[in-house]
Amino acid sequence: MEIKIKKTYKAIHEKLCVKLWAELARRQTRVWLCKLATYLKEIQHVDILSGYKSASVAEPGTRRSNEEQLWEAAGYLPFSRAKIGSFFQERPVLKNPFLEDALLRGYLRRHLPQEAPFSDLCAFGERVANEVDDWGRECEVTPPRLVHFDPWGRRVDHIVTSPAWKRMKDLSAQEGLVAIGYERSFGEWSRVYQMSKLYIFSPSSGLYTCPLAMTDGAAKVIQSIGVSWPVDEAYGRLTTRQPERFWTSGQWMTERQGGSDVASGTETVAVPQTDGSYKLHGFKWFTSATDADMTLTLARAQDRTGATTPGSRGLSLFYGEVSRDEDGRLKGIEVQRLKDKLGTRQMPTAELLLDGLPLSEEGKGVASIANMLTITRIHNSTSAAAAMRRVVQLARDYATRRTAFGKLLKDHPLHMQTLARMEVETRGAFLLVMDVCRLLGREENGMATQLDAHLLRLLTPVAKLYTGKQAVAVVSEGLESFGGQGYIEDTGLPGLLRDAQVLSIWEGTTNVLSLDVLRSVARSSGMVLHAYFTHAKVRGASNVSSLAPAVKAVDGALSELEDFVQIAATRAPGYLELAARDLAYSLARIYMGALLIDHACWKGASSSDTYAALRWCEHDLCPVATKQARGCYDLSTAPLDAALVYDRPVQG
Ligand code: UCC
Repeated sequence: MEIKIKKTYKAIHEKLCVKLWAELARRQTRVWLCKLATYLKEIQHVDILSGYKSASVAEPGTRRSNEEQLWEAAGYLPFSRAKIGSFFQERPVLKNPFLEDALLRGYLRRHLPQEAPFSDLCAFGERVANEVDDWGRECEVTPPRLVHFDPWGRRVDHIVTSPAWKRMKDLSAQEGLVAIGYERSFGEWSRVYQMSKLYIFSPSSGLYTCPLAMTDGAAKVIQSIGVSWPVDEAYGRLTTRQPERFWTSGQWMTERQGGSDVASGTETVAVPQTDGSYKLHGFKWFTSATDADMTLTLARAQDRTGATTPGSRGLSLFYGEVSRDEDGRLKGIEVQRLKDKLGTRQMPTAELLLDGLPLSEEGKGVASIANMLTITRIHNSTSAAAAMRRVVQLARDYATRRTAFGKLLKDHPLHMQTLARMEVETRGAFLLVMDVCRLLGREENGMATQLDAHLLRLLTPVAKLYTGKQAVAVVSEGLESFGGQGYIEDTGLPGLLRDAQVLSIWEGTTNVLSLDVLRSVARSSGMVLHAYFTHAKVRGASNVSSLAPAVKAVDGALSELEDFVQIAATRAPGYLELAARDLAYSLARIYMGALLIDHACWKGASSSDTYAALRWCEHDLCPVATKQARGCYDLSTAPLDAALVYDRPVQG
């Protein structure tokens, strides 16, 4: 009897030891493995591990310690063979970005009348994850280069792009990434559908979304001016689904004096020719997607005496085709150099000199190209929301793979809180961007009311400026969630941050767009704000008790904003200028709050939709009122700000 108990006890003990050994080895807890090995040696149980993994034979001339022999007996001697150990951190996996995005799918299910786009978006998401994302990386690691001269010394200015960049062009045509917006198969929802596709594509696109934004913008300008000679052929090519016909367009506005103050910064002159065309003489300083097939650009037309009109009134819009002669030389364009940029390295940005044909009425250049600005700013906002979504998707996947302090990251509440905050920002951005797309779709399909049109004008710069800033913050936070790996180039993660940084610069900086918000208020005699207050009111949620704190916050912020507007209207213009950025932020945050609440009230909404709305509304939704109460916009603050910046006494 006693012998039997002893045998059973020994068997259990051995089994436990083997299990413990295996577990410690899996976790690489070297100290405890050593302790266990010593213990087993002491009780002369080393043999129990021999069946677990056979010991390898020592190579001639090598001497190993007893401890090493024990480790090796179990097959777990780290660094014994490859010198790099057996542990590798798992990489985050990009899964189908459409299927992974509950909010996108919910939003489309809620609004889109037909099911058709779902299968297209799902198939495209699959393609993005399994094929296109690698092309995007290829674009990043094989940036464009400029070949100035052919081997015989002739100037050719050839921009050599990667094969992946060219594949992106074909893909864009096939998938209808511009065409969908013009086919309008989904009526007022066509833009939502198109931008959903771009939203899935953008972070994997190797920045091909930039030429697509300008291509879309150019098509829009042509459509608004009239699809006729000389741009009818171009319009067909910009909006085709046939890769062999598809053209991309540039939008080359920025000159050496800068890209914000276009009215006084444009030096390019347009010299009339006898055939009705113009030769453009100027120096475009930032020409994104310089490998485009055509461009829209601004210049000052010379009159018969050779004089030009200064300021905005002197600017006209010109159309130029980018073509080459039989020897491959660029016609009428010289590429000075490619820019050496912080990010967006996948895309050629150049300095160049060019020729063109007039498109707009003389002096109507800025107003004509404004249509393009609307479209490119919406694309910019879409890319910003997409960058946030992508980093959240990767970070949450990684949290299911990476262990720290004994458990997966996903089981650390503080880590989850951080990701949840990123998710809330992403949701707010997504809903704002989609609402702007919805308004654009309504306008283009003749369904927009006057209020819709005003709201679109106001929200376009608001969405662009706010999401651009959010993207940098969220993507930066996202990189941190990968620890040191987020800082390692060939993980592909740092590129996300570099590319996000341009989103607040392109298409107007945060301050320039904040001033554009003021301009839209002034030009519409306040109608854009009337439209805003009408639309931003939270309606359906008053009887949803779980959302009550959020509804209260939005209602409160809206009345604070109304008070601010009334007070600001009585102040000198400088007051509003100082408040411009905070005003734009307030417009964004309140509207996003209203959209989140609205979405959470939808019958298909989830508890996460409610939670996101509640969390969003904990923001200071109306910072312009908060700061106004603190006297931040009093004109006396301007010299104090300057004195602080330059750290000098206030000038009397
Ligand atoms: O960013 C650049 C690189 C391209 C990369 C593209 C990537 C796209 C995203 C990709 C996603 C991955 S190049 C461009 C950077 N620069 C800008 O974006 C320009 C920033 N500056 C402005 O926005 C300014 O506010 C200007 C140039 C638009 C304003 O100039 P002015 O001369 O002061 O303008 P005015 O006098 O106020 O307005 C002239 C006309 C008026 O119309 P009319 O004459 O009919 O009364 C305005 O109502 O233009 C009209 N207008 C607008 N209309 C001005 N702004 C707008 C607007 N935003 N919407 C509608």
